[in-house]
Formats: sequence, structure tokens, C-alpha cells
Amino acid sequence: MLDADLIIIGAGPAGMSAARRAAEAELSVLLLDEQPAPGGQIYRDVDRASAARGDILGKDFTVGKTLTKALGHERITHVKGAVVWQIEDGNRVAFTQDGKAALATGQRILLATGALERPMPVPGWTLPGVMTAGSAQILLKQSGITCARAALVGSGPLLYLVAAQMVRAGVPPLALIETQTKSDLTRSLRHFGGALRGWPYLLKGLRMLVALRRASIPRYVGATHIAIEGDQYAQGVAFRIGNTKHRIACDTVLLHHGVIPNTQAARSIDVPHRWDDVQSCFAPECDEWGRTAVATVFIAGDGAGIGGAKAAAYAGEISALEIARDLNKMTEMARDSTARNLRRNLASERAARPFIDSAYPPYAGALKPADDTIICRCEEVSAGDIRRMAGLGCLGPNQTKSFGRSGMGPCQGRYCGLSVTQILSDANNISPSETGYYRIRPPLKPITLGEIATMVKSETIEVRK
Ligand SMILES: Cc1cc2nc3c(=O)[nH]c(=O)nc-3n(C[C@H](O)[C@@H](O)[C@H](O)COP(=O)(O)OP(=O)(O)OC[C@H]3O[C@@H](n4cnc5c(N)ncnc54)[C@H](O)[C@@H]3O)c2cc1C
Repeated sequence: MLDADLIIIGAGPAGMSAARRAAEAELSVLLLDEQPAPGGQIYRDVDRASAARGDILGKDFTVGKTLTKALGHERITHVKGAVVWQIEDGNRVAFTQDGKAALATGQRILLATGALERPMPVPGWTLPGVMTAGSAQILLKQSGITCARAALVGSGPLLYLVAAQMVRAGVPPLALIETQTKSDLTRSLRHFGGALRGWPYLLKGLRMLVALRRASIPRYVGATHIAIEGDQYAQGVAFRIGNTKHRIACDTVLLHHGVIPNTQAARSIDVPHRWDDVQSCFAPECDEWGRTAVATVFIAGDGAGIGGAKAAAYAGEISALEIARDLNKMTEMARDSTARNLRRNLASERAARPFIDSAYPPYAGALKPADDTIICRCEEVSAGDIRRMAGLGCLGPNQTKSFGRSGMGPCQGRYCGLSVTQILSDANNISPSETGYYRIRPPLKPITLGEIATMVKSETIEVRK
């Protein structure tokens, strides 16, 4: 069995910063991440990136090398390709690596599992050729592959970033079809004063827009009635701006309308969650150190609430300080004096968030999808099916499983969960908070019986670092 003072799940900015800070405070750290290399979403595979790929992805990407370098600390054991599928009793973590299962025990656990892209169910979104913008970025970061003849559809800064990266890669998108409206922007202006503290983000956004304009990428703002067309695969996107119909012929459609905390691991161990009205998603309840109602479990980074990479790194360090104090490796005074600066930086990082969230709300059409739009892709359950279940008395996502198998496929509701909550909430006229979410049971990620069977030998398992 692998033991450590602290087990961190997720080697993104939150997990990596927490690991370094905890190791410096003399804690032994086991860092588990399913990816073959550290970096998380933003710095994915940064250590392997060539100079040319670094230029395409930008300065904010290559800066991640500072965090990955710190993982060389002797007290940090980073197990790569380790998929965590169960957490037991708040201190035991089961994971598989190379098809073999292992158990690790930690005095404290930090969940740094980051964010997922918000599902964007629109007609035709299950056709081959449709992906999320984040997946296109993963292809670019990890394999240097770009999508030709692609249309980017949705809203939010990540859409601009992916578009700008595609331009730099020499494969510009055909168009940006954006769903936020001019009145969203006007409404968001009330947050502009506060957002000025986070001016680097505003400047970055402005620069990306200028770059897209220079590259002559057509932008359509305020798009509604979005539908992806094609019989066998995506061949175009139809939408309306006001009363005018448009159609862009393309081979690939990249959807994105924001990111939401990845809450599966926290939910699987009954950490209470609350509905966040501003970000229209569930977030785990944590205190200012990331401590949850499960005394041994902390959460940091986008998994606790969307704040971006730098905010995630500060939050990871803050949690590590409290964990070190908790395990008597640091005094309260030392914890507080180090945390003070980190908190100040964290507040500036978060300053632009209310402005961004209100300027780029999720696409209304995907929050209230048409009846024939598929919601649960694993089991092919449509929005109309879920509304019919509501009509038959189904009040929450868990019941949709017995009413019609929604959320019962391999993803266990990871991708449809939020849409199911929102459709039921709307149909029953009950708040998302009361409607609730799927009860998440292990395994968190698919695992074979063969892999579980190897657990018998876990005491002797040798993990690849
Ligand atoms: C697809 C996508 C692309 C993004 N790209 C950018 C970008 O280019 N620029 C930007 O500023 N922001 C980007 N973001 C936002 C991003 O979430 C950042 O704010 C930042 O990476 C958050 O850091 P984090 O440490 O909280 O989580 P992450 O960086 O997301 O790291 C979480 C890590 O946990 C791992 N993990 C999750 N579950 C398990 C499990 N069960 N077992 C093992 N490992 C697990 C993940 O593989 C991941 O490596 C992106 C988000 C998404 C969803």
C-alpha cells in the first residue's frame, strides 16, 4: 500500500502548487493524475511542447513549466497515468495505472480535479465531426493536430483563446458563432469597475479579439436557433441573428459555452454542494482553506469554483498551508502570514470573474434544449424524454435512471448531469438546488473487473512514476 501525508488528485496548477507547498512544509505527497504528463488542462503536456508549439499556444501556456519543474522535489511522488476511481473513508484512494489497481492511504486528501466543459446540447451535437473547443485544444496541445474547416460555436474566453491558437497554427476557424448578446455586455458593465483589478485578463481578451479581427475571422454575435446539420456527419451550422437565417458550411463544429467544476469525486464522498446562480452550476461547499464537511478532504482550483489557472495555483497553496498546520508541520502564525499574500493575489485573479461570467452567460437554447435533442449520449435519452419523465412525477436526476436509464452509461452522468438537472428543474418549476444532482457512486471512471482483481496484490504493486 502506498502511504503519504497528503494525497493530491489532479496535477493541474492547483494540484502542482499544493504539492510543492506541502513538500516544502515537510509533508510526504502522493500526486495522482490520469494524464501521462503533469500540467492539467491549461499546461497539458507542457514539458514536451516544442518551441513552435509553445509559440502557437502562447506565453500563458509555457509558463506552466515552472510548476512542473517543482514536482522534482524529493517528497513528491507523482504517479502518472493514475486514474482515480474510488475514495473510501476520506483517506483511502483506489486508482489504476497500466491496467493494475492500487490503494493508497493519506492522512489528508486534496481534490484538484479541475473543470469540465459545460454540456452544450443543440440539435445535431452528437454527429461525428462535432467536438468541444476544449477537445480541439487537447489535440493541439498533446498531438499538434488542428481541425481544418472548423466553426467555433458558443460563448466565453476559451472560445477566443482556441480561435487565436488556431490562427497562430495556420489553420484559422471559418467563423466564430457567438451566443452572448449586446445586452449581456451592457448588463455586465456594472461589474467593469471591479474587473479593472483583473486588468491583465481584460487586456488578454482584447488582444485576442484584435488578433481575430486581423485574421479576418467572421464573428456572428447574438446567435440563436443553433443547429448542426448533416446526415452522417457535421456538414454545416445553421443559426439566426435576429430574424436573419445564416448557414456556415464546415467539416468540424467546436462547441463551448463555459466550464463547470468537475464535482464527481467530491460528490462520491458526500461533500455537500450548492447551486451557484452566477456561474449556473453546482460547486462544492468549502471554507476559505478549501476544507470540506468531510474532515480529511480539501478541494482547490476550478473543482471548487471556476477561477482560472492562476487562481487555482494560489488556492492549491492555501489549502496546502492549512493541511500542513492541521498535521502539525506548521504553526497557525506561519500559515496565516504566508496565506496573506496568496489571498491578496487570489482576490485580484478573481476580480474579473463577475464581469466575464455576466458578459458570457451559457447559451439559453442549450439550457432549454428542444425535445428531440439528445441529452444523455450514452443511453440516447432526449430532452423530451426527460420532460415526459417530469410529467410522470420524476423530481430529480436519480429517478431519471429508473424512469429511462439517463445517466446510467459509462460516463455516469459526468456529461449530461447538469443538463438533466436544468431540464427537470424547468419542467417541474423547482430550483436546480432542490432538484439536485446524480448520486455519484464508484467507480468514478470505467474500470474492468480484471483491473479490480489485481488489487489483491496491491501491497507489492510497483507504480510507474
Ligand atoms: C478542456 C479544457 C481546456 C482548458 N484550457 C484552458 C486554457 O488553455 N487556458 C486557460 O486559462 N484555462 C483553460 N481551461 C480552464 C482550466 O480549468 C484552468 O482554469 C486550470 O487548468 C484549472 O486548474 P486546476 O488545477 O483546477 O485543474 P486542471 O488543470 O483541470 O487539472 C485537473 C487534473 O485532474 C485530473 N483528474 C481529474 N479527475 C481525475 C481522476 N479521477 N483521476 C486522476 N486524475 C484526474 C485531470 O486529468 C487534470 O489533469 C480549460 C478547461 C477545460 C475543461
